[in-house]
Amino acid sequence: MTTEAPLVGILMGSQSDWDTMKNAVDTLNKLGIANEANVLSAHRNADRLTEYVKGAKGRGLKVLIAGAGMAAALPGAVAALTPLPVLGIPMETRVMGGIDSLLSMVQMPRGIPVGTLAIGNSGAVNAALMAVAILALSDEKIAAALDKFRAEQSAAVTKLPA
Ligand code: RP5
Repeated sequence: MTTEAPLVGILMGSQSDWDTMKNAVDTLNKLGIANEANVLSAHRNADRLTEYVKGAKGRGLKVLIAGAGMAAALPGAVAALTPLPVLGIPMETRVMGGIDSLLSMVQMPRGIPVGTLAIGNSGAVNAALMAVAILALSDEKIAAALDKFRAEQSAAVTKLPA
């Protein structure tokens, strides 16, 4: 993590989401994007969550990423409280494999959008890359870092199976 002011705020509904959400943090760090991560539940910490989200834009955060499982209300609750873009990551769950989280998160009623990514680790990585793409629209250095990441990823794909 850099010492610059964070541009991306990462939220998760529970400590149990961290193994997945860490993928978003790692991806942002790899691309040199200052970020901060917090555990804040829509259900268990409603007041603290409201305070955090309402202050996010004023503190210079540009994108919020929220991961949650089961009822997965967190990204929608966050999106209701801020004009910042909110990306949602449905957690894989024991009972329904994350389909519960996905359907809950993706079915936002019109007017308050959440950009919902794939269930689990892939969604966490892609949420970070989507956040970087949003930041890249107004920052040439970030755009160059994203171009480099994608070029390296392309070059790493082997032509023949080993
Ligand atoms: C959600 O409930 C969290 O995002 C987590 O994925 C799920 C279970 O939470 P714990 O009971 O593990 O704290 O709010």
